[in-house]
Amino acid sequence: MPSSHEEMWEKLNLDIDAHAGLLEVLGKFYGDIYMSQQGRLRGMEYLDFVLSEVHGLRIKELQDAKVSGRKVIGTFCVFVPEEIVLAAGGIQIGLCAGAEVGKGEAEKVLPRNTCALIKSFVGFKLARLCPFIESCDLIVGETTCDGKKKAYEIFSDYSPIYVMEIPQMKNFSDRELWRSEILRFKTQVEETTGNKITADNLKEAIHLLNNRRRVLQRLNRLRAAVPVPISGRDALLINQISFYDDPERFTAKIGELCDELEERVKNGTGIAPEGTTRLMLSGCPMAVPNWKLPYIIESSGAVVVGEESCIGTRNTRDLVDESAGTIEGMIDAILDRYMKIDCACFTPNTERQENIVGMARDVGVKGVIHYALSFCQPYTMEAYKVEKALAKAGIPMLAIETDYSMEDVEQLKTRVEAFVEMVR
Ligand code: BJ8
Repeated sequence: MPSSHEEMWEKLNLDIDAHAGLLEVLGKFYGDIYMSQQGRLRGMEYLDFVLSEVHGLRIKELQDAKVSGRKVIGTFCVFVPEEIVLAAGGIQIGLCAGAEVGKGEAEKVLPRNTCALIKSFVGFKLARLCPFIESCDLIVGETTCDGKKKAYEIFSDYSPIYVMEIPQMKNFSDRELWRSEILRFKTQVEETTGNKITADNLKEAIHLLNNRRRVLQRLNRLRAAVPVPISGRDALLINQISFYDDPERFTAKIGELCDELEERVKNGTGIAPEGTTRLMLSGCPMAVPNWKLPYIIESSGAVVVGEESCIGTRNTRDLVDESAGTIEGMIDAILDRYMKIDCACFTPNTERQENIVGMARDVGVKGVIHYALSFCQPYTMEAYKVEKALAKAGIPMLAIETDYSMEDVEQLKTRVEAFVEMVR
């Protein structure tokens, strides 16, 4: 990344040396995992460019937008309704992080047995490594798992944080709670941005974000073809970048990439030979640059054809109904859509088991790899029920628990290879 961005990073109070170290590691990792692939789509050049400038030009865009009066709102969960932020003229950015670099700092304030995702965003803040966090006018947390909830209390010592209460069940009273939380968030966003949410701007925001979901649904349909036309790694990267990029530009670019994919499917061109073992990932979100497991799987004779995850289908499967004409009707439609999210923080969560089995059948996989971050209770515990539901459907599952370190790569590779061999 050009050093001309250095001045901007200094203004954002980043630790310049540590940040340079992070970018170096990221570049090397990306080269090994992404640029080494053969037969990638031309459209992936856009994604390569966005990633190479994720702390550069994209941050510059955010700074310019801020100068023109727009506000940046950072989030850690797909439950935060982006429609509200966009309608008020704000820019929403995902702050979840997938790197270990700030772990040392994070462990000074968090117990060691905290999941890597939480340690990563806390570490990024404490070690002054993330220009996205430092660009935010409002940071939004949420009461999902206990780890996040309590980590936000500590995070708030370093940066103010607004916390949304997310229901844990899906009964009438939970819906009412969620409605009141969406309305409270709407008031907060109007205050932060200084803009009023109207029926017109909310309708537009709903449509724009539905379009982003539609293009990702199209990608998901196309990647399920035989032979598989795009690697799981590339598809994951597209989903990851959807949390950082401008939604309109991203939708247009991924639309072009899907046109190219469609051609490939028509011509029967695959990224891997036809008999390659097809697998699906399910579980915790994989934030940039957490590409470890997909890389291991795809270097073990298999290809990933779907991610049942928040950086995957959980974030794109459901649309907001666009038929309402009043603000109240649109809030209801947003409420309905977000209540369909089947995060493991809910109880009971049979919907997720049904969705996983349905997806595994739709995309035609030989097996599912359940991925949970170490110390993530919701997902590690839910693996038991997921495995049972899949077994009933005759689909084998491998449960993996890991973190962001590279120490277990060889051990994971052995387990994944054995699983691929078994399902083949
Ligand atoms: S809706 S999955 S984005 S909460 S891995 S921090 S659960 S201990 S990320 Fe998530 Fe929203 Fe749910 Fe999706 Fe806790 Fe587990 Fe860590 Fe996790």
